[in-house]
Formats: sequence, structure tokens, C-alpha cells
Amino acid sequence: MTDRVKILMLGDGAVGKSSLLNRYVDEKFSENIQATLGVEYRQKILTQGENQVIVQVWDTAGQERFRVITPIFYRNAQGVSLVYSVVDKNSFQQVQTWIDNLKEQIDCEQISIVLVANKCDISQREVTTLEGQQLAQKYQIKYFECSARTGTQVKEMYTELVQQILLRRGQNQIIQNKKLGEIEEQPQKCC
Ligand SMILES: Nc1nc2c(ncn2[C@@H]2O[C@H](COP(=O)(O)OP(=O)(O)OP(=O)(O)O)[C@@H](O)[C@H]2O)c(=O)[nH]1
Ligand SMILES: [Mg+2]
Repeated sequence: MTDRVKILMLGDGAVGKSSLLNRYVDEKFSENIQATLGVEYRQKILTQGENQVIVQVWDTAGQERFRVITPIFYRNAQGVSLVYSVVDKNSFQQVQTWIDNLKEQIDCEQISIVLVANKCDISQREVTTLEGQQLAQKYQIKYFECSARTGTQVKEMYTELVQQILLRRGQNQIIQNKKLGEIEEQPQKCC
């Protein structure tokens, strides 16, 4: 049985959305990553026995001038990773705006969202753990402190989204975190 999930990366420019996705798919980090122009997507295939889940993650430009958020970006999305940087207070303050924008496009009751505090490897923070946790509590969503650089909590964050999405569909029996293997990756570009 093959299942598909579609996850969106949202958040301000340079918070590390593409780096988190690259860490998840390639298990690598690059200092010299370019700002995303428009929309890209990558996918990772999780397996358990004969079952597989194709996790398709769509990544978009955080910088407004490169942003191309078209209906195709949101169509059939089931999960959102909403990212800010712990060293960029403004990106944290913009989380509400991202949620408001999302609500204009999608019924948020029908999708799973996680809040991601990225760059937690950096000690001089502008946003505390408590502030992040409180914001997540306000929206009643899960909170992850991640680092694309070190890999901290990256896989866990995506796995949580996949699990929540499959649980919504009542198919949780096919995906048990510890038993999942990863067999394939396919970088792709769209538009
Ligand atoms: N220290 C640290 N730097 C990071 C981390 N994640 C990303 N970066 C750096 O932050 C910068 C921006 O990362 P990107 O992944 O391009 O950010 P983005 O959110 O995709 O940016 P846009 O595509 O412009 O929206 C790059 O220089 C990365 O190397 C992290 O976890 N820790
Ligand atoms: Mg990017």
C-alpha cells in the first residue's frame, strides 16, 4: 500500500526552511545555501514492510519578492511546518501573519501544523524556549526546537507531521515511528 502526504514549509526568509528540508532528505547541511526562488519540492519515501509513505515537502521563498504562493502550492496540503529562527525575533513575530495567510487559503482545522524554532544550535538567542512554547500552546500545536545545522529534532519534527496526517486518515497502523525505514529520495523542482 502506498500513501502520500503533502507538507508545506512556511516562514520568513532565511529562517532555515530549505536547510531543514535538505537535512531531512540528504542528512546534510550547507552554509552556502541560496535563497529559494518561487517554489520547490522534494520527497522522501518511508517504508514499513510492503507499505510505503511518500512524503512530499513543498518549500517556498520566505522573502516576499521571491514568493510565489499559488493555489497549487496549497492544494491538497495536509501538513505545515511553520518555521522561525531563534536568532531573529522578527521572524517569530511574523508567525501570526503566516497563520493568518494560511487560513485564507486552507481550512486549518483539516491540517496538521507544527511550530519550529530553528537554529537552536546558536546560543545568543532573541527568542526563548518559553516564548516558543507559549506561542505553540496558544495555537494548540506541537513545538520543536530544531537545528538544520546539527540535525537536532529535524527527523522527529517531520515524523510528527506525517504521523498526525496519517492519524487523521485513520491509517496510523502503517506508520510506527521506530519501524520506519527510508529508502529513496528524489529532488524535484516545480514551477
Ligand atoms: N546556525 C544555523 N544556521 C542555519 C540553520 N539553518 C539554516 N541556517 C543558515 O541560515 C541561512 C538561511 O537558510 P535557508 O535554509 O536558505 O533559509 P530559508 O528559510 O529557506 O530562506 P528563503 O529560501 O529565503 O525563504 C543559511 O546561511 C543557512 O546556512 C541552523 O539550524 N543553524
Ligand atoms: Mg529557502
